[in-house]
Amino acid sequence: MVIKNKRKFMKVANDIKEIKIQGARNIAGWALYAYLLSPTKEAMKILKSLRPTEPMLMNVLNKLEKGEDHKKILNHFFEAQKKINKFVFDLMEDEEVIFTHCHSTNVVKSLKYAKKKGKKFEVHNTETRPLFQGRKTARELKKAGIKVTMFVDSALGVAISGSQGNKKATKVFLGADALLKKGVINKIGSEVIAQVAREEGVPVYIIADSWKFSPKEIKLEQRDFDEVWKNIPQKSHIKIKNPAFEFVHKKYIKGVITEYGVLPYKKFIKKARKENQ
Ligand code: RUB
Repeated sequence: MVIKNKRKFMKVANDIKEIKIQGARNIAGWALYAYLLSPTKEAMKILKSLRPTEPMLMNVLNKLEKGEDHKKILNHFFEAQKKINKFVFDLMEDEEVIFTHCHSTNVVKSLKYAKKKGKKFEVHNTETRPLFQGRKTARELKKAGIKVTMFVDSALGVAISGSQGNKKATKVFLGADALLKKGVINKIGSEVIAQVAREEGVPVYIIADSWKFSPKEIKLEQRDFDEVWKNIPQKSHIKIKNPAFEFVHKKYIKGVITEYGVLPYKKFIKKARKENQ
């Protein structure tokens, strides 16, 4: 097996696999870096196998395989985010309460931009068991001076509806791992969030780079039971299911915010198909 810079390469690959590097955009960016460390067929195979629910990872690796310049690929990451930031800023009003889930770089970066440009808002977020990516979101937003209130996952209804003396959410911003024909895939819990939001009349927006579009179906990643209950006694015979992602049907989605603009779901898919022909 030809892996160059093996120690460094394997460190990045393992960090992606173990979700120390997380989120579709970061995974794709770090996979690009790892491939540059070891531009071999074997390395490509390993990188493609790490997170099955990530079309952005696949799209970036496919582009590299076709010989596309890595600087051009990286430039897309930054240019797309810049556009997304502006679209999110224009969409937000003052005094909003934004609800978000897990950790999405596309979401966090656009909220930080809105804050920097003077928008007044606060954020409700969920801790996102079992790996607590919500803590990362809360820390990053707080560091940027954004008021954030974190809820346990099962309090998402309270966080959105404002039913226990807290403020009601005005918009839900979710990231995406995959943008598919009939809806998106995002962190487990996202569809329940979208359903509660619809019940409460709170619009749901997906904030994502268009490179997360996939014309093909995507496998939903199932993760180890160990993440849920470490060292569970073998004798307990308790079965644990740990689905990492779920599908959110487009009927729950008010708009998709990508570098193309703020579009209704159907329009986004039409454009993404055209761009990816
Ligand atoms: C992260 C997650 C994020 C999307 C989008 O899941 O579901 O919402 O990946 O993230 P995990 P980004 O922590 O299991 O990778 O906007 O950073 O691409």
